Amino acid sequence: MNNLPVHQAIAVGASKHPHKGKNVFSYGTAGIRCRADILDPVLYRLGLLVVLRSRAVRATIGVVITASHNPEQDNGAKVVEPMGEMLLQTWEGYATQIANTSDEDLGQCVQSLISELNIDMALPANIFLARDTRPSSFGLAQALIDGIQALKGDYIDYGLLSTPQLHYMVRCQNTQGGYGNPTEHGYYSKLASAFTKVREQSETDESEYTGELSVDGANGIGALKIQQMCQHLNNQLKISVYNDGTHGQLNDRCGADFVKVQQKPPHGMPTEEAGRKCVSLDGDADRIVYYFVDSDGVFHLLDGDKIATLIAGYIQELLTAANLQLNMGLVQTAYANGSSTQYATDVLKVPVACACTGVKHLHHRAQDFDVGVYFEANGHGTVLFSALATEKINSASQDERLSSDQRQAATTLKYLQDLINETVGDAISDMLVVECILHAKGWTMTDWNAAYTDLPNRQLKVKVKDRRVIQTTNAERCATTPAGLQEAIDGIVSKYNNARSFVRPSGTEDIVRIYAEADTQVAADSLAYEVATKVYHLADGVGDPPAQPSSS
Ligand code: 16G
Ligand code: MG
Repeated sequence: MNNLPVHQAIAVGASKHPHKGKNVFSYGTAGIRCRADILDPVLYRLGLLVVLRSRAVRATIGVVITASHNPEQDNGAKVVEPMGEMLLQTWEGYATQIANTSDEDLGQCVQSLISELNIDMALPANIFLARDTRPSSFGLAQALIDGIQALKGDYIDYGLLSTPQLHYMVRCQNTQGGYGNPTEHGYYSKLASAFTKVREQSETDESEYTGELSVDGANGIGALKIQQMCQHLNNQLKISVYNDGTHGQLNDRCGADFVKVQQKPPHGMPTEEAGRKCVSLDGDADRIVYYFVDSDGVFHLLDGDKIATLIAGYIQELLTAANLQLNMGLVQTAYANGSSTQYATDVLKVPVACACTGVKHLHHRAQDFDVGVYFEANGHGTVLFSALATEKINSASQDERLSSDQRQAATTLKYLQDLINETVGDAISDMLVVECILHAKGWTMTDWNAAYTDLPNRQLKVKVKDRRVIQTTNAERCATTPAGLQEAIDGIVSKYNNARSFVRPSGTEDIVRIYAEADTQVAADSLAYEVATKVYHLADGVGDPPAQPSSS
């Protein structure tokens, strides 16, 4: 621990992590993310910031070093709040500010934050950090630690962890163990025990269900951690891990994002066995998608929407069976397939809310419900239980006045809640939840997939001079600027059947995204193309105009 005055300690660290000042960094929806080779000074600065955050909230703060599904040469960092949530929005601004501060101004920047936020620097500060498997992550963790130490913070370096595991650790720590033990072993044993208990509750004829799965680990952290999880499951699942990082590059033609965007199986994993259950995780294991190939060789993707409706439907059944009056809802984004929204509303009778893209928005919206299920179509999601829901479920599971069926449904819910990582979407936890539900229902992939049929859809990107000219409202479903764009989209959509389209500026790339769905693939492709062309003309498109996508 250093004994230098704050200014001096910051300067000594800054000289080891010089800011070249050439790049502009921004702490956005998913933290800071860019090329790894320019991130060293940013991680040093984030180290300083999280110590301030920890003192400001008087709790342990987390940092995970990862760039999720981005290519291996990228990296980034996400800060985790005390209950395992994403960094508070006002602090995203401070993170952006400090990340862009020169070596000379750094001491002053920290000093201003301390006085502006009235932070007591005599308080202890505690940081949990972890990293993914990228070659650059280790060095970036050292830069972060230098920042933490410059401001005399304490830290625990968990080494390699998935993003959701680090979120879990932070919550465990700040609940004094109430959420579990803040150790890797604690995580696996909590989940394994809950998994076993949920499965014991369901009396089902297992003939159709199989616990055999192929897992695409995206050559990343998820591959390592799912194997460790399996060791705690006593062979209840038979998991074969592919793209386990022994050869092949992180996220290279594999992983959840590749499978979702390309709508095809990843490289490096056999999928020809008809009906074989397959899953892909992303590079930091906070997303998951399922898929299989049928006996005609047709690929079927069961994405975040299919997972969300499966989970929401099951929880709804348990709430009804336990006679628990709780207000449950499903939170999606505009990217949710229209069929999933219709299925949730009309068949499951679960109210659906639409939030802006980005986990923090869905998470926030889900907190409005007693039981809030949220998922992005890309496979990121979880379930949140309010304090009231937790209390009601627990007491119903022990209430002797209830029938044994009612009590059992409540008990299943209680264990299901233990199996769910409520801090953030967690590929490993989500997979175990899905397996429990399929087991309870005795379902194959085909049974699950039959719930509803996705509407054909297409996503396109358009490059424009300044993507900020596109502004949206109504959870991104309606463009308010540039003038005339929304009217034009409405006019185009009205020519198609069962169609929907929206455009929004990407939060992670310098482009505008177009989404379209319609009754046939040809129609969805053509609709996306027409809307993209409109965006190109009305929002100052650059480069070649959009090309008509070729339908598969
Ligand atoms: C980030 C978000 C993800 C969102 C995606 C949208 C988090 C942790 N991640 O990866 O939820 O779907 O951005 O990207 O919030 P886009 O703005 O480029 O479409
Ligand atoms: Mg991720």
